[in-house]
Amino acid sequence: MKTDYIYQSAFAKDVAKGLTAHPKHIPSRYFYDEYGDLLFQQIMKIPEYYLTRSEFSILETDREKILKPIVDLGQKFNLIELGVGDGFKSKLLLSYLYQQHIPFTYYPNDISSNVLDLLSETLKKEFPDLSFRLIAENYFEALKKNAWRNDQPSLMIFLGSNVGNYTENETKSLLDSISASLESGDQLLLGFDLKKDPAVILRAYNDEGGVTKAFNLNLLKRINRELGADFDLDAFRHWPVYDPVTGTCKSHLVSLKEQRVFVEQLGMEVSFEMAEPIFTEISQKYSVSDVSELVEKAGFEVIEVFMDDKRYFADMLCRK
Ligand code: AVI
Repeated sequence: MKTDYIYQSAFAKDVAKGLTAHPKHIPSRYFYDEYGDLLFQQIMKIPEYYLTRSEFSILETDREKILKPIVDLGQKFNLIELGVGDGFKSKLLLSYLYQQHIPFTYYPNDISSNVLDLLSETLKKEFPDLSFRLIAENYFEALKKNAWRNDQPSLMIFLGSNVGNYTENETKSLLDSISASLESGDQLLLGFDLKKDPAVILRAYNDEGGVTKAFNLNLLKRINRELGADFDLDAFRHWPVYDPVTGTCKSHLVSLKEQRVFVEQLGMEVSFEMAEPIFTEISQKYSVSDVSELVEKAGFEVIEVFMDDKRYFADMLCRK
């Protein structure tokens, strides 16, 4: 076949690379188009997806203790948030600081400018005098540009187990980049999902209502729409697995038959064998000691670890 097509976008390049690899894979960051953002909002509310509720209860119960070390510095500070999403949980911290008239500037970051525009509207309504600056970049770019750099101390927050969506090496390099973007004495609040009953974890990624299935299949829908492919969504099974030894939960889309898919904009035909998987997401689960080791290697010391009543989720406060 003539290969005179042009790769128009990072998405097109990553899809071409992932669908020609063995095993096939598509990066999970492509879940989050407008429909994917909406589905993720729904996931955070479904009964099986305990992560958001668990972290909400930690922040609700312990926000004063979490913020004490930065507030005690007695200076105006930067509150930087990586991957803010709808800011539902972070608003617990914001409202505490706002109500106490503690001076700070908020720097919410997200890769989706759609999400940041919506957040900006709600921040203006809920906290009219809040000083904030939106950072629409992926984490690595945001950390490199370091737009919040000034002579004030910083508390960086990275909530929601977003850190779990990276492989071990990526996580190490992300924590190194976070550390490099901060000054000595700055703080980091890192939210991560804990290892627990495998059945509880698996249910969170395979809810009865099928919202997570739709979220996973949205990758194929997006390839169909944006790259002119002809994926038959009914010919793929949503298949999450959890390995209690490594704490790794992985999601896949498994082909239910031998089939060929044409991706027009890539000028590419992709063959699937019967039962061939596309690996779509990693959601790593940790023990507290796993994460202590990771942050210490990146140059942080652990100040305190906060957990919910069921000990499902943890927020670790660290100092560089
Ligand atoms: C965004 N991230 C932390 C979610 C997770 O739990 O890994 C994404 C998600 N995937 C399926 N359900 C939720």
